Amino acid sequence: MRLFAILGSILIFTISCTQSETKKTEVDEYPDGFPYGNVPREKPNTPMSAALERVYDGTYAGLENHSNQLFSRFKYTPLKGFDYGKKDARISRRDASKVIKANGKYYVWYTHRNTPTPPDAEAGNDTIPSRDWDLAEIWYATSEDGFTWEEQGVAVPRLEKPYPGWRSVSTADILVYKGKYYLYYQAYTEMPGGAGRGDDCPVAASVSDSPDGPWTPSNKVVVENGPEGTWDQFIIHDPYPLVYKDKIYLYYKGEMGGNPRVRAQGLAIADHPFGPFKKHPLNPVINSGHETALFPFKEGIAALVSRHGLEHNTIQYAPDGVNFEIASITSLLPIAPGAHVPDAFVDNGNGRGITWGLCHFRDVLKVGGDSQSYSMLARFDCDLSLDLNDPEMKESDIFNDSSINFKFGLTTAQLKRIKEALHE
Ligand code: AAL
Repeated sequence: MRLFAILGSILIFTISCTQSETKKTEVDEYPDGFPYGNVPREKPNTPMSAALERVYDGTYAGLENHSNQLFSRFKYTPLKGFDYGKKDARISRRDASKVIKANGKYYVWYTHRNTPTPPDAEAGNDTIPSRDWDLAEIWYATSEDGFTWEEQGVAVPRLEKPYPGWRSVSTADILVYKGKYYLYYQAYTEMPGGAGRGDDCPVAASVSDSPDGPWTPSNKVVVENGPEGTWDQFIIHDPYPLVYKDKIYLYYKGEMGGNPRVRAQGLAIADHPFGPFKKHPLNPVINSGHETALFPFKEGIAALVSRHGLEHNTIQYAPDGVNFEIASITSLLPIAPGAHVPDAFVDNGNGRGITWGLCHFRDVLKVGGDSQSYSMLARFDCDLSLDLNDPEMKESDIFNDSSINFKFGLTTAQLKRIKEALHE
């Protein structure tokens, strides 16, 4: 009898708490309207629009940019030590790797093209590059401060036929694993864009005991193109290895075809640097972007998603390294960022984020009636770090000089369309 009485009183107490909880949630905390001043940190009980719901229930990593550890603007600085003085489209440097620190200095690897002519999509042949990254090699440079670099020359040359990479090797990234250094790169066995195909290639790799080489090639494809009819059947670009959950997580860009092309990011996982790499069953894991740029952040992985796609110009986060959500929306993201990721290979579940790296800009030289394109490396800085608090980097309102905006003017056809519409 006594037991029933005790159980009955517990039941009554529980019901009354629930009712008081319900009662609490029924009261509108802001009957006069959403409050002035600091945005409430906890989701208040008050009627909300979809936009306000997203502030609390969305995937943003903060309630506003200054408190969002995964929001940053980006600032750019020209580099010293490359021969940029002599603007020459026959020489190009682009697609920087992650920056690592070794032997007391910074190292970066990048695509280096030095060809007798600038790229020409129509005239490409054994000596004329069809693209800025065609007939290229992987070079490297070192720096004491990340601003002034010393170009060291070739790390991975084009391979001998028939090995993958004999046409061109480009867009390298670095993995430091169990005391060895691994470079992954796009390994072309045909001219990019040749024979009516696209920028098709797989990924190969080379290994060294030192960041200064010599590098021994795998002489085989390490990350295969997907099976016929699958999203990454033609293109495996921008290989980007991290060490995560005791494995090698290699993110890469694929293209789902379509017109315009839909670019997306995939993930391939391996226990050993030369594979076998197993593609993640949920690929593609990011639905937008162009070059891959990711970094360990807290227990997960964050990504800079630039240039293309529905979710371009976002910084995304996946607590499991696979299921990415938008953490913030930003602008003027670095092109082909190779961030300095101090803990890229540490795999301690406590990723600290990034504050700088290298990227590239594509410049076009007007030579006679020609437009000749080449790329140059630059430095970017940001605050996507748990160990930095730089409010200036949390500003989203970037004022451009009017000349920059006027540079992106209407085309002749657009102006014609607008003027014709006046007389409709
Ligand atoms: C880059 C990267 C890959 C592409 C080309 C060179 O930005 O996406 O490397 O193949 O463009």
